Amino acid sequence: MPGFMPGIHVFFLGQDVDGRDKPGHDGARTAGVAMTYIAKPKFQHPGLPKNDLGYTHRDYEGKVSTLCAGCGHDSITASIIEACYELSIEPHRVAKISGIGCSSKTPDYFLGNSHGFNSVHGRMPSVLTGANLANRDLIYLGVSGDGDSASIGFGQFAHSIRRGVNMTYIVENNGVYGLTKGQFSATADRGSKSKKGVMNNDNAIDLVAIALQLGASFAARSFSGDKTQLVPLIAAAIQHKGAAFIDVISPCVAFNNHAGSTKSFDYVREHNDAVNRLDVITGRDPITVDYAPGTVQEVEQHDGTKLALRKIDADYDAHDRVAAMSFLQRHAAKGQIVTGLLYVDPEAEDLHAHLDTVDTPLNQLDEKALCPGSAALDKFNASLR
Ligand SMILES: Cc1ncc(C[n+]2csc(CCOP(=O)(O)OP(=O)(O)O)c2C)c(N)n1
Ligand code: SF4
Ligand SMILES: [Mg+2]
Repeated sequence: MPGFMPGIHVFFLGQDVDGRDKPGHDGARTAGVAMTYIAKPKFQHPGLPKNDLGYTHRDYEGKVSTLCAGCGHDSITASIIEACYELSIEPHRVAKISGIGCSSKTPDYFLGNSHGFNSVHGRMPSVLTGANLANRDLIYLGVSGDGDSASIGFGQFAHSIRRGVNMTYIVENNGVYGLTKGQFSATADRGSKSKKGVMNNDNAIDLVAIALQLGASFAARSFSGDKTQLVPLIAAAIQHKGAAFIDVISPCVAFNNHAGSTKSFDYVREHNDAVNRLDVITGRDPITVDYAPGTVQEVEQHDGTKLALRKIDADYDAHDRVAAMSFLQRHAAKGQIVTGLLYVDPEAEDLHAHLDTVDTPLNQLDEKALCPGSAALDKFNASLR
């Protein structure tokens, strides 16, 4: 749509530029009211800090967000940008895939130079699985919402986790369908209240508990308002080879940030029980942080990356899947939100290992490799007899 001024574009509330619904904040309800968004200037200050690749933070950003001011999802976007900057990831090696929802719009706001696929509501996991099978060389970042993953896409979520797809799967969990104006989602706690005072009587789905039960080899929970905790969790998940799942409580300021909600900023701050803190140490850097003896546990991953896990709860063991599940449930019963790296299996195998696929990405196999001739076919058939 043509802009009124260079760099300033105009679109109409009620519909996004792609024709989809706008976020459900009150101001966005009136269709036909013009508003503007500002394209980011391309200029970068020459003094901006650079990472090992010579990229600045700006190189990991995307378009200007059109979400409500104060939305938790925007803080998660900032954490993803920070994690990718710190890991010196080449943006063209990332594929970011999402479903539908305010949360699923966010890949537009980070990694503007990466591959992206905004799929259908709840279908991010199968699109990501297919892309991963076709090209194992990319870094897969799945971004979804609690409605996207715990309702319509619950089965999709389950199968991508149980198959061990090598991905970082982030759910931006606000307990409501933000985009469609604040209905309870399946992660809303029983007994919590909607903005209009209606009580939720259904039991909540705890996506971390389900991911653990389904065999996720990396499972974490965090809070959009705790960047110090979230950035290293995202960085570690990206480097983990297997299904890495992070549930990020991300308050919806338009529909779920009131008294009576268990996903509001105030509630999460008051009930956040962090079991550990993580530092990601790339192969090059030695551990230089001065920890008290016994409080740090070193976890070495496949690629040589080390995770330094600082224990806050001395009894918590992030290598014990069954204990993690029971710990989560005991604390949830007391209304506490357990955050941190809840489980990691550094020896995890991914779907490609399960299927014994070749190292070369399938989309790069040439005709000779795909059609090796009748002699090879005869040999293969003979092996099955
Ligand atoms: C097949 C289908 N059903 C329903 C919808 C309507 N719809 C759009 S987004 C959404 C829920 C979004 O909730 P969530 O995934 O939690 O994202 P949020 O907006 O809260 O970040 C629904 C029901 C749709 N787009 N497609
Ligand atoms: S999730 Fe809520 S606060 Fe965030 S953009 Fe959507 S409606 Fe607005
Ligand atoms: Mg939601």
